[in-house]
Amino acid sequence: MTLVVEGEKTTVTSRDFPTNKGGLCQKGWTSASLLHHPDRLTAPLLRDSKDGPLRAASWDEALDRIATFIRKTQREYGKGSIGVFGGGGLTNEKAYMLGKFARVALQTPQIDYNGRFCMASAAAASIKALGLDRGLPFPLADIPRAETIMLVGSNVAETMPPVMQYFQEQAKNGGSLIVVDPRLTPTAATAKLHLQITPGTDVALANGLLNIAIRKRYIDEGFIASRTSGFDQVKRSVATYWPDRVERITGISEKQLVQCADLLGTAATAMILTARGPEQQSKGVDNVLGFINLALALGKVGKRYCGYGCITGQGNGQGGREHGQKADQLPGYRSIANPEHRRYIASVWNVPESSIPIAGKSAYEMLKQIGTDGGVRGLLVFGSNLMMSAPKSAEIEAKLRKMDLLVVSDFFLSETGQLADVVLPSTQWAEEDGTMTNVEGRVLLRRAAIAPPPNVRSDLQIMAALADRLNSPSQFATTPEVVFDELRRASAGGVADYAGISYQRIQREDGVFWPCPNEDHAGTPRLFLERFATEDGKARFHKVETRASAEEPDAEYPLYLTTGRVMAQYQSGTQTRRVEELNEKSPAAFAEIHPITARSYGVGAQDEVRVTTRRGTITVKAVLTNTIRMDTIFVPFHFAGTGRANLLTNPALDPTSKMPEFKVCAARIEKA
Ligand SMILES: Nc1nc2c(c(=O)[nH]1)N[C@H]1C(S)=C(S)[C@@H](COP(=O)(O)OP(=O)(O)OC[C@H]3O[C@@H](n4cnc5c(=O)[nH]c(N)nc54)[C@H](O)[C@@H]3O)O[C@H]1N2
Ligand SMILES: Nc1nc2c(c(=O)[nH]1)N[C@H]1C(S)=C(S)[C@@H](COP(=O)(O)OP(=O)(O)OC[C@H]3O[C@@H](n4cnc5c(=O)[nH]c(N)nc54)[C@H](O)[C@@H]3O)O[C@H]1N2
Ligand SMILES: [Mo]
Repeated sequence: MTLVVEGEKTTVTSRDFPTNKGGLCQKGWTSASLLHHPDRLTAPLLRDSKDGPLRAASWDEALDRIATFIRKTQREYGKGSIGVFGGGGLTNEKAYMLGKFARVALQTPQIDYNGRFCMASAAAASIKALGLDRGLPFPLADIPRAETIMLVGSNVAETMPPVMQYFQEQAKNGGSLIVVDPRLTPTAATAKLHLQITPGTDVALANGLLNIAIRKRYIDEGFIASRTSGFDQVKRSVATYWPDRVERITGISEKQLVQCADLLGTAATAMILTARGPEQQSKGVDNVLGFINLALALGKVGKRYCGYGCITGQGNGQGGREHGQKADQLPGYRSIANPEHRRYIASVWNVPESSIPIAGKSAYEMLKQIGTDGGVRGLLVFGSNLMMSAPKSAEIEAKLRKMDLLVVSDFFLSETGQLADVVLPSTQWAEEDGTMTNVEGRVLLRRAAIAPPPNVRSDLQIMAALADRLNSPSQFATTPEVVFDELRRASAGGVADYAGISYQRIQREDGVFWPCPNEDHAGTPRLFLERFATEDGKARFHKVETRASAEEPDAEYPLYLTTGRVMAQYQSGTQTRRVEELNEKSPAAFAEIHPITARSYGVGAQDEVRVTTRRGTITVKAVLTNTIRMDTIFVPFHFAGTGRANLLTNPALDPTSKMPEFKVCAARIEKA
């Protein structure tokens, strides 16, 4: 998109970029109104005592306060007493710098980010099975060429409207779309087949489809033999997933299961794509592995117009997970546990290898440990409103309120900012250069279009100023392009190799796909065509078995609760809840309830209902709709106050990805 600046007025127009073809969703069109919004933070804010108010302060006072606290606390409690929490909305430059800031300036292992709540399950599964994690292994423009596409727990029509056109084109080409979702979403409404799955039963579905595919001889023996390993034990284990058993577990009829297997199995080309539905579960990794197994067995991976992919989330959901803001990761998708990787990054950072900390805790685990022995006492937050977006959030809120020092960098006073001891006003997207990597693994450049308000600083400047006060041994550049060049060097030779990508090239070529190891390399729009990124070049099957969600409905809490998004609000709502046009569309939290279910609880349309789980209660408006399963209710997570969905959610974590179970828990409802 392009910004048009006329005096004080800034508007967003669309430009014909290959990814969104000039399309923008309403949040994009209205985003310019936030640049000059009266709520914009324009001075650092400080709290003199825990119960005192926030007051304006100078940058020196705010930064000195933070640096003094960090030095004192680390002296007394060790380096790991300071934590950093990042975000997938940060540019690549900021995400990279945040990882370096934690490891070099703070020397703390405790850094993680909100992507842990987002795509961590798909990332972990992709690495296990395919050897690397890039949202889509092919360009979006390939989607219309796939005969069959299975979209699992993804509501693209509302969460990525500009991408919807590719699915529409696929339909026009005669292709079939299958959508797996407990709700008949606007996305599911466009599908040839909608599988209205019982929440939390995705593994059983994937295994059941593979069972049918094997019996109907849809599997590609040649591909399995030459390009994969481990099929035999998966084949044995899915033998028990008979359609009638799978129907009982998933609620999807045997007829539809066969229809789905037929659509996938008879297509010359097929894609299976997942999003947060199957991923945000305590078995999110197994869910994704189950669908990758299916795609591999059908021979629909590593070929043109085929593949498994994860539809990424946030603005920089892809790039944000590649360059070191994850607890166990160094730039270029390197591992913080690998001695060779550590040595290489130490040489780029010009520090001894031994000074780079080991892996820290994952996002929720770090937050949960606040206030306990060994937990962080000070937390620096860049690009997340975690008080709203973390699971079981009353507990997180209480911990944040009690911590010794909470620092939040943001352009608005978010709900997390309201709890902070120091708030730092930062620049917004249109006010700074930076790169983002999109769902296709394409690195894009966004140029600053307007000047920031006078007293506001960029996150890069904030990190550099703090690093300076902490006598950091390494340099912290503040010019995005200079940081990008450092990132290129740090990523060189890694899985997500940006070495050959420059600002000039991105501009000239409308983005460059990683890996791109040198300037003569064209970039890699399609992965895995010859080999997978594993050591032996083969994709790996993983045996996965169905198991109950961490919490299943029972007599006391008889309904499934699932959470997610609506079209007109974005994430924790810091930005979109400040836009009038969007609030008119989606003003408040609600619960989608099936009319028959509502009647059995004496709940009428538009009634206020109390939704209660073992963690808390919220009060929201009932929206009666027969698009949702009768055993399930849905609440969006964008709203604060009495409608805060995360007061309800279960923090049970996936053992591998440490993803919380946002998509499944047990709830009851009553008329308020
Ligand atoms: N309007 C809007 N767009 C957004 C965002 C936003 O906040 N607002 N956020 C962005 C971000 S960060 C992300 S991560 C993406 C998320 O994009 P999506 O993943 O598309 O969004 P969600 O609404 O979280 O979940 C998708 C669907 O999963 C379904 N689901 C629930 N439980 C299950 C289950 O057990 N199994 C299956 N198969 N499906 C289930 C839900 O009914 C829901 O329709 O959207 C991005 N785009
Ligand atoms: N119940 C439930 N909870 C969920 C989910 C769900 O489906 N259900 N989804 C999860 C997912 S997928 C995600 S991604 C998370 C998202 O949840 P959060 O991590 O809370 O993400 P945002 O709401 O985007 O918050 C970003 C904050 O950073 C600010 N910000 C944006 N860009 C920048 C920047 O460049 N610098 C600085 N300093 N600040 C910036 C914004 O103003 C905003 O206040 O929520 C998760 N929580
Ligand atoms: Mo996300």
